[in-house]
Amino acid sequence: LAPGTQVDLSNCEREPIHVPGSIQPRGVLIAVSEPDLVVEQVSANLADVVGTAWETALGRPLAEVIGTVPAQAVARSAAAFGDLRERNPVELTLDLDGTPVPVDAILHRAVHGPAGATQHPGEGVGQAPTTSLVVELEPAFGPRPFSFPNTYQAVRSTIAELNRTTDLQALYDTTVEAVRSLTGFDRVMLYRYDADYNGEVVAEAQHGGLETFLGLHYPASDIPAQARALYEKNWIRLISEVPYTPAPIHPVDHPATGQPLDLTFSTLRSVSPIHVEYLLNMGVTASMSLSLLRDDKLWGLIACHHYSGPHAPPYATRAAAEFLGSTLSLRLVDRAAEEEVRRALRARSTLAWLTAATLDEERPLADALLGTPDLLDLVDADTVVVDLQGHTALRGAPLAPELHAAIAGWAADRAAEVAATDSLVADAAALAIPTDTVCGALVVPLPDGQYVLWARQEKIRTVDWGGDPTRKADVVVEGDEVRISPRKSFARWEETVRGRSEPWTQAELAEAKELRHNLLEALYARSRRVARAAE
Ligand code: BLA
Repeated sequence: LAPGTQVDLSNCEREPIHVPGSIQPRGVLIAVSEPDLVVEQVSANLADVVGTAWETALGRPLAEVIGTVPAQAVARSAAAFGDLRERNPVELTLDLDGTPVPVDAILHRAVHGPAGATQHPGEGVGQAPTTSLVVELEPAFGPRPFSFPNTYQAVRSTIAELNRTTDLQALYDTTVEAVRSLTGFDRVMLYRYDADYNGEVVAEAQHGGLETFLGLHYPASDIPAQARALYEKNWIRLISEVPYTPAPIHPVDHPATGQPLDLTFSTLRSVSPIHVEYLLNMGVTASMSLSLLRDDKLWGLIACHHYSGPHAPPYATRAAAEFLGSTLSLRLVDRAAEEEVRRALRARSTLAWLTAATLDEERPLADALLGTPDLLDLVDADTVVVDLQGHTALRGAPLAPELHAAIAGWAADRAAEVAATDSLVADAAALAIPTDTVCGALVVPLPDGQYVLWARQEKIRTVDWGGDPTRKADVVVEGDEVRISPRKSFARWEETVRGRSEPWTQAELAEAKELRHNLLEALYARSRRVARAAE
């Protein structure tokens, strides 16, 4: 960075992690044109797996670099109809001076174009000149765990268990246990995001000798926005050895496009050096994570750590783990939908009872709303106050009249339909309401200063963070260089959150709006009746 550049966490989001120009050296990368399979770009460590120096590979047919039979297998897979990923890994045997060497070839198409243009690489053989076939070769150590068609077998009993389970925590626990026994990582965590992309470890499986991370929170900046966007497209990444020396891709820019190769879907993509530093600070020697998605949006991650050196589960094992992750994602969506439907039905029925009660025009509205059921059955709170037709009435914990009048006045000034806050001290500071009386309010303002008001008391929460959340990162100066660096300590750090109530949910706000609508009608009907009576 140039001297004088402002360095802060926003720098993290600007790192173009999909085009690092290098790979992790556990395998080699060869980008070829189609259909002739001529080598366009290659990683500098080519000789480690293939025996040929990278310089001699450029511009030559793939068959001359990896052998005729392996190149034919690649060509067959690439020409086959359908999604290339479904054919991965292509199991090859290279001939290195007479020694047979088993490797997994992992194929995908990289789309060339403006930064960020990569969709999922084109299926079939469209032969658009805007793509390259990317062949990544990973040595297959030891016997292969299972072939891809057997992936389902490997995870079948876990899937059955996930389908039987409805309890959320049990879904999480089953998944992390299964991913750990499949992949052999020292620790496997389920990391769940909140609305602001801060995250919490909600399940953990480990070998028993590690301090637990269960319940720890981490700030959103630990996984910046462009990384989250990438993880919504590519659902798995493995960093098999930390630290490592990246193998550069030659030439760094693709000859036809002058752009670096888009590694969004690469399995060997070299990861951000800042993240490598983060892992080192955590004592992690290998890391893998799987995306959990809801409606195509990142909902969380399964994060795996190893602490005792490199760890590289074979591709087929990773694919099986990814399959488990996507099954969990689907189950979670189902379950969340079921819960939402149950809750919505309950609220519908309460609202119907309350509305029916308001139809009896002899009965004061306040009385109708605070009978059985009452407004606390519609929206859960400590207190509800109504001020309607000149009557004020309250259910639940007492609240001084001047307080509810002040809060209702604040709400009337700022919102047409409903006003809500979980922190009156923060959002209505001028009212100077002590936090030990009331902290949260949901108000439905009505004509002529009438209102319905739900109030919630303070809910003091403690949040355990993995490291001090007020020092998410450090700015380090190295000679002329200024850069951002992850925090050094991840030790448990307890934050106490005061001055807030339980927050109001979107569904509660929607129900309050609907109640308002019904009350306006009831008030109108009654005013007409009064008018008729006066005629
Ligand atoms: C990536 N950060 C990541 C990833 C995880 C985390 C899981 C995905 C890569 C992987 O699988 O290892 C964070 N890992 C965690 C968390 C836990 C964990 C929260 O195990 C909790 C238990 N990170 C910073 C700062 C920056 C940053 C200050 O702390 C930026 C300056 C960047 N993190 C960063 C980047 C990536 C990342 C750029 C993307 C790495 C890549 O895919 O290239």
